[in-house]
Amino acid sequence: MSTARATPNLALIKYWGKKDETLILPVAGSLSLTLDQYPTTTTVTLNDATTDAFTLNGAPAAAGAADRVTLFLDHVRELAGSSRHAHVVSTNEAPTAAGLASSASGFAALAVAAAAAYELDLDPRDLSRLARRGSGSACRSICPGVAIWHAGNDDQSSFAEPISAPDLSMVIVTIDASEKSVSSRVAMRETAKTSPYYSSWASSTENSLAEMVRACSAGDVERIGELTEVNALRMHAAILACDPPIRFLKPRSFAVFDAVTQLRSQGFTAWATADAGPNVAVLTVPHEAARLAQELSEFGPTRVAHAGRGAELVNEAP
Ligand code: 2P0
Repeated sequence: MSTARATPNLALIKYWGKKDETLILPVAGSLSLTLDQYPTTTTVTLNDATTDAFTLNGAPAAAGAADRVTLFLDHVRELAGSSRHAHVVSTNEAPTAAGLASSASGFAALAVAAAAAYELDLDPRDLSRLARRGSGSACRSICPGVAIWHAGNDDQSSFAEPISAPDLSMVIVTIDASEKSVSSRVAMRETAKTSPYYSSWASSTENSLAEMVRACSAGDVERIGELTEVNALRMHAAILACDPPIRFLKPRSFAVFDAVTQLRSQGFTAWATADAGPNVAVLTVPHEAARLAQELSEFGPTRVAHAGRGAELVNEAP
């Protein structure tokens, strides 16, 4: 029995689109901050059952989620040369599928717990590659702090690793915690298929990523923030241009973007970003985060997150 803990990450440069759906190779690289909030804790126990079982937040998981876990475990079994099935028990503190990256923390925790349970000896890079096979963004949640996901060209070269960056924090403003109507996976596919802006999105993201890496290594928080906000809005612009259109942002999400612009003009260090859902995350520096959360509380419940530790094994029975 092996238990691992992982937390979500929020992308400053987004992953949106795959060039390989099976290996989960992204169309462009991305960069994120692993958070110290909303942990997922996952225990993997090998047994002699004839199928895998997946318990999520105390109840049997829905068929779609259970199938993804089985597919992932099939890959782990292939790597380990094992045919044993497993019971996976996972608890998730973030509202599942509400755009708070629960699949990232989920598959990062599962990768670490399953690798230990099946006795695979993997270094952080291999764990990141393994987590990627469950959910693309999960490869970044293996890493502490700020991580870059190199798009790569094959299973070997597509992985995330930590990079040096200034201390950053996020204020998450929950606009709506209910399950979103279109999953990231489906919306990504639709964007690639139907949005005329998809190829510009991919090329502009690679350029922004290169500039973001320079800004991180120079400790240029202002440029990091500007690039973050622009990249998020470009992603949503590409998604909005789908046919039929997909809209993740709500009027209240835009109201938070407006408020952040206003707060910046008052001297706050703050830039807004949003994933595939209506909730808004505001990038800031640690010592301003609590005050910023207070300023933004009129829009919905807020949560301050600082840099997290990355996925880790928390216990292993003898
Ligand atoms: C990101 N998102 O970079 C972007 C921004 C959502 C918006 O990565 O199909 O759940 O499992 O690889 O990882 C969400 O995508 O998609 C995501 P799959 P995933 O964080």
